[in-house]
Amino acid sequence: MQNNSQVTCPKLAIVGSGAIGGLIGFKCRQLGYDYQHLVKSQQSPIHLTDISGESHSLTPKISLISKPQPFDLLILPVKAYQVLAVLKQLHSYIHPQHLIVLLHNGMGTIEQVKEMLPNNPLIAATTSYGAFKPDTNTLIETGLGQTHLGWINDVDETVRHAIEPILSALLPPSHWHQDISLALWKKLAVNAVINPLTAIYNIKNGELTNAKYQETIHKICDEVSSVMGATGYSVSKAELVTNVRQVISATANNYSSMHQDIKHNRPSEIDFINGYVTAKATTLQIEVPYNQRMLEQIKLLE
Ligand code: KPL
Repeated sequence: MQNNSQVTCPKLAIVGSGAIGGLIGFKCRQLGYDYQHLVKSQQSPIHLTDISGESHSLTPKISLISKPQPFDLLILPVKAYQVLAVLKQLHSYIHPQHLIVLLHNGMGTIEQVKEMLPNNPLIAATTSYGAFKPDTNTLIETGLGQTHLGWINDVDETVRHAIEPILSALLPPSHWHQDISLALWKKLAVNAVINPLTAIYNIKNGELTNAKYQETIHKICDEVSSVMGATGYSVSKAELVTNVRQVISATANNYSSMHQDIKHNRPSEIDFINGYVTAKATTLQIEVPYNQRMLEQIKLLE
């Protein structure tokens, strides 16, 4: 961010045009923001159905990721395992004043990005926004889930005041956290339960209310709560289970992202979800057999 005009009216670059990236682009267009999607190849128009059921035909503004137009704020709504590769590809176009927004399930990328881009202002975010892309040209807004955001490093007040309303308008309803790690851990617990179980048993999220899954849900939450406690985030197993149950009922009709990844033979985010819990637990010498089992079973399916 070099001067005030860039702060008040930043140029946004959104990596890819997946479900969440596509929705962010749509919101940018509605709000009149200057944006581009960074994509690998040319794209045809998208048919979008918004939350009220209204249809829109969109021709997203795109640039090839190999040749992006100038930007101030780079949003990465990509899988956790794609973050580093994308940043490497864009490295020569990223300057220290550029803002980077990480937006994905799981944990572990913040450390990697800070190492690669130590001077860039960084925001970590996680969303339960409901979006579904059944094919490359169709995008459906299925729910307005909460988005949690927080700054990873200290930035100037003027930058914060300019950027926070923009991101809040793109991903409503949103909540800004003083310490985003707690929100990321809570979402990690949700994903550590719902994602592997729905993928392993080939079920919708809502089927996890069945009695036969309850013991595993409790054990996974208990292990995550222990690891969180040892890293300074004290949240009870009961609170994590309540939270998981709320998300199961709010997304009962959805297939989780890991269910979809396994079904379509794509890599999953397991290394950044149960794999992250397991790796942290090893360092802290805590036993997490249920998370370990989820990790192993998904690895077998991948
Ligand atoms: O984040 C999700 C995902 O599928 O990755 C949940 C919240 C579990 C919704 O399906």
